[in-house]
Amino acid sequence: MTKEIPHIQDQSTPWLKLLVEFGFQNQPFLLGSQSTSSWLARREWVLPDGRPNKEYLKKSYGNAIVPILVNGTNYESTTLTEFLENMGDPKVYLKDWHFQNEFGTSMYTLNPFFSRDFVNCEKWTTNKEENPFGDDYRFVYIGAAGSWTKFHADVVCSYSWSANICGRKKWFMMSPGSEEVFKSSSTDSGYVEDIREYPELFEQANLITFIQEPGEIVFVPSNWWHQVHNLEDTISINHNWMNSTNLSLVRDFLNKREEDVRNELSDCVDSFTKEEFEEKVEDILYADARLNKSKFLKLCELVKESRADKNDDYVCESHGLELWKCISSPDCYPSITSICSCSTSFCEKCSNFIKQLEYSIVSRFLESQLSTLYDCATTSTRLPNDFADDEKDLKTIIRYGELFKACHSSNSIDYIQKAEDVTEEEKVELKKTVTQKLANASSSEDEIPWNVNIVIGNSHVAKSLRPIIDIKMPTGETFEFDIDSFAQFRQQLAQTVLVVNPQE
Ligand SMILES: O=C(O)CCC(=O)C(=O)O
Ligand SMILES: [Fe+2]
Ligand SMILES: [Zn+2]
Ligand SMILES: [Zn+2]
Repeated sequence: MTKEIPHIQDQSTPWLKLLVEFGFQNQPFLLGSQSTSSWLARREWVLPDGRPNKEYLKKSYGNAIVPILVNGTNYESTTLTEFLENMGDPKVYLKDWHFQNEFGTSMYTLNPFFSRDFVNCEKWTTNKEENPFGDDYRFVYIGAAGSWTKFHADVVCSYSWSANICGRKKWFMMSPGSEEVFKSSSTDSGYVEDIREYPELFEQANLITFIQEPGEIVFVPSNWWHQVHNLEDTISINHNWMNSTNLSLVRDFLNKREEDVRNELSDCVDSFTKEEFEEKVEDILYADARLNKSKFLKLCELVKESRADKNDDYVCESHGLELWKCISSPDCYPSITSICSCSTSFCEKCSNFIKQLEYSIVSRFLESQLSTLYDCATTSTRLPNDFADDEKDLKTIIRYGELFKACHSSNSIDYIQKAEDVTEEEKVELKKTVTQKLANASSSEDEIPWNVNIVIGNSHVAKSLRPIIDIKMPTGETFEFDIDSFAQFRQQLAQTVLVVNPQE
């Protein structure tokens, strides 16, 4: 027995109810066809008998270059006219066509739940330079009866929604973790491509199956694996998206992928400087996951900036302004759904609430990033490379700390020789300092208390970072400097070393 998906037939269902019941809880639903009945696409792209209106499509968009997936493996390109005239082979599937980039979004409108979308519904969406994703994630799919999409989870842990303009789709779907039942060592994804070959595993995977009828919209939550079959000639519109409610899942996903990338690169870590290595990790993460840590933070900054105008704050009775806590607190759900009952548009109340929620959530990510910087600095471990160039002095200081620690643990100054991003002059200076300190340390076996503390002034404004350097010396003295005066810092460091370790 397979399970069913919740059907939302009532078009007056408040969008805040969808947010709380499905967004907050990462659960799928199917929205009734009334939700798309006013879409131009449903009228213009479809013949009265429900088949695709190929003549209209050719006339309106025929010369567009479209991507087609052949045999489920190779992407090729062709014109829409060419594709439609040969349509019929289930092995040729028009997928991931960035229709909206070329022709806009006038053929459909979005339920407020789907329009809280940091990827596709923001002012940076169409600005390739500014957009942390580099592109939008809005697509049109056209597939003949029998075409299908292999078992997969969507890119970067995003949500997707998929609306049938015409035709019907059969869906197989399962909650996160259940895909493990379908692991396979013989595919690139690490999972089987066609779960229909393993019906004996359906029950164990708690499989959900359902038919999506013309006009219906499926909400696919983050990390829910799925497989999709076109039962008739089908056209669908689909977005991959993120918002405040799945951002923490995206962040967890990036952390995990980052770990994988680091492990994969661990063999060649010595061929790079620390900073080069960090850059490599970010580049590979971006190529592989289509997002990386610095782009994720950039997204948070963009959202924060654009939500900063909210006027009346929503204040939760239990959590005050820490709205992110409401997401995992079912006790807060009734007070959220009682804000308003808007279903197809925003009133001032729900619009203020959602902006406030988004602001709270992205601010938390930005703050947790600052605490990462703090940890890195105080422990002299990895420095994230997502700080602007004007923080270069800070990087240099931490690099000095790291070098010193590395030299200390190996009891040798080799690391300074290897450090490519330290100038010759600095190397000489550093070597002198470190040699002295090492000589002292090896005789006493005492740990050298090199300790760089970065005190972050106002954690709300990353740009206003004014770190203070705090150096505790073995004598118990503490030296404190403003990071701006780095030259002064080095001079004082040298003096301090001389005080501790006088030369004859
Ligand atoms: O319709 C399809 O073939 C695939 C749709 C899909 O995977 C999605 O919407 O996430
Ligand atoms: Fe998908
Ligand atoms: Zn709350
Ligand atoms: Zn409202």
